[in-house]
This record gives sequence, structure tokens and C-alpha cells, in this order.
Amino acid sequence: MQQFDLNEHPHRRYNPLTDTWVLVSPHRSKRPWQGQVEKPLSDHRLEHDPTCYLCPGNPRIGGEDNPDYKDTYVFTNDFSALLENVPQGRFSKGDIYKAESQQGICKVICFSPRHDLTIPEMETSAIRRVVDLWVNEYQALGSNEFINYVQIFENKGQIMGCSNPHPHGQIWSQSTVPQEPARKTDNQRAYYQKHGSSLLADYVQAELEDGIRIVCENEHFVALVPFWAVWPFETMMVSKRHVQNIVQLTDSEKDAFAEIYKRLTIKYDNVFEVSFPYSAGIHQSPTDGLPHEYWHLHMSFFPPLLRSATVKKFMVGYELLAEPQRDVTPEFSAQKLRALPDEHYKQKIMRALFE
Ligand code: H2U
Repeated sequence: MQQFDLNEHPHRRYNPLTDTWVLVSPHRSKRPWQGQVEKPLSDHRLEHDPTCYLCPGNPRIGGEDNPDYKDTYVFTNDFSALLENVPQGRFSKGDIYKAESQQGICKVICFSPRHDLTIPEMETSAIRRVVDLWVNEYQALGSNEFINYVQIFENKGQIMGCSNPHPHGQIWSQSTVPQEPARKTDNQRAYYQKHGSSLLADYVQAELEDGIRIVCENEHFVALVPFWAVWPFETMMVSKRHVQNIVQLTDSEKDAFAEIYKRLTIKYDNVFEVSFPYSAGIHQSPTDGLPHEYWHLHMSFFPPLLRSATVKKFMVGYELLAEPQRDVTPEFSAQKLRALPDEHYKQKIMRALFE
């Protein structure tokens, strides 16, 4: 009998942040790399689209007009999933029926006044202003007595259910810590109590020593494909210093956050030479006033594309009924992403035209 090999044999990998497992089937992807580069789908967009409800000066569906903003712009979601003024209460019946009211505030953030840009095409200095906005919103929303968790996220691409290509993200903040960050709270706390150190600081150090799952890094951040990644090109950006949340980042760490966000998303766009869809979001300490010294700031990216700009990974069948599964190994994906250029493919085309 051969020896167990992570690159050859079906196995399950453990995610210590969420206490969950993923089934990895490397033998199914023994075939050579099939990530064909497709002709870029036409994504030509106007710099200002008069029909876009996020462009400066345009009316929103809620009736308000956007101001003539010049860099970032944030507003309360006109169709907020959570509301500030709701009657408080609980409902229960035996051990089966349980419900609780939920208070919250939802915001929409426009990353840029330019309708035709995306994060990888924006200047690093402009992305830095997005980071600053995240910091301000996390602080302002979190300072509300009834807000105990602030979820910052970005849905990019129609395939992810994003309703508008204008570069934007969202923030949902609420009274309860939702289950994904709650799991991460419990598991980071347990690790910290056992080892006296941050789970992610120890993990990043081990990954940097090993190198096989690293995508790119700068002075203050590392982007890697987690050992336990579920999505084909799932990645995580982690701060090298153990900080609990974005408010604690220094100015040069915020610059580094913006720089690695751009670099990683350029690599993503370069995979299939199309605007790479994903859901991404920041996980950080709850805003319930407790110290949460074990929390370690990170941003996760969950892109659905698998083998081409149109073939995506579906979380169906076994995944819905049993547990998540992947074919290509995280090491394979990391190596692919690492090898891709830091120059955006559109930039390269433009450069070639003018050379
Ligand atoms: P997506 O990131 O999923 O495309 O969502 C955009 C958000 O913008 C969505 O939550 C909000 C929607 O409720 N929105 C407004 O707040 N005002 C509008 O005029 C249109 C869309």
C-alpha cells in the first residue's frame, strides 16, 4: 500500500477557524491544467452611467440623489436587510421553535465615482481611501450600543448576484454576532487559551516558512490559499502583526492592505483575463466592548470560477448534503495565482498597443 500523499489521495482537511472540514479529491484533477484563457467578455463601461444608481449626481431608487462625490461615498442602504427601529422580542415554543428580533444598520459604499473601474484597476491611493472608509464605518457603527458586529463585504460580478457593476461594497452591522464570525470567535479564543498566541499569527508564520500556499506578500500583509480552502481559488489576506481589527492598523499597514488588495485582485483578473467575480469580506473582532485579544484581522475571498470564465464551481449535491468538496488542491491554486503577473491584463494590452 502506498503512503498517504496530500497531492494524490482523497482526504479531508480541517479548518481550525470554523471547526469545519472540506473533502479534497486531488486524484480527480490529475488531468493537466485546463484553465483556458478565453477572449475577454466585452465589459466596456462608461465612466459615468446616467442610469446607474451609484454614480455621482444620479437618483437612487429610494428617491434621494447621490452627491457629486469625488472619491468614496457611503449611504444607508435604501433596502436594508436590518433595521434600526424594530420592536425587541423573542419567540419560542418548546425546544424546537426559536426566533429573536434583530436590530441593525446596512450601508452601501461606493469605492470610486468612476463607473468603469474595479478594485484591481483603481490606483492604490484610491483603494487606501476605501480602507479609510472601512475604518471609519467600523468605528462609527460599532460605537452604537446596539451594534455588536460589523460585517464589511464586497460582492463582485453578476454571477455572485451583484446587482450593479459600479465598484461598491456593503456593510451590514447588527446586534448579534452572526454564526460565521461567532464560530471564528470561539475557535480563536480556544486556541489562544491553549497556546497563548494568535491562531492566525502561528498559521501565517508556518505558511511563510513553507511557502507553497503563499500567493503574494508585502511588508505587513500576506495573501495565501488556506490549507482548508473550499472554493477553487479561495484566498485569505492576513495582517502579519496580530491586530484584532482595522482600527488598530498603522498608516503604513493601511497602505499595505490597499496594496495587497490590488495585487491579489489583479492576479484574479489575470486568471482568465476577465473581471474575476467573488464574494470577499473582512472578519475582525466584534464591537461588543469586550477586548477579544485572540481575534486576528483577515479578509477572505470566495471566487466561484473553476476552469474558465464561464465554468464555475457549484456547491450542490454532496456539498449541500454532506460537506464541501474540491478537486484541485489549494497548493495547485496557490502556485497558479503566484505565477500570474502583477500587471493587469488590460494594462498589458494597452502597453503593447503603445510600444
Ligand atoms: P449588490 O452589492 O448585491 O449589488 O447590492 C447593492 C445594494 O445597493 C443592494 O443591497 C442597494 C441594494 O439594496 N441599493 C440602494 O440602497 N439604493 C438604490 O437605489 C439601489 C440599490
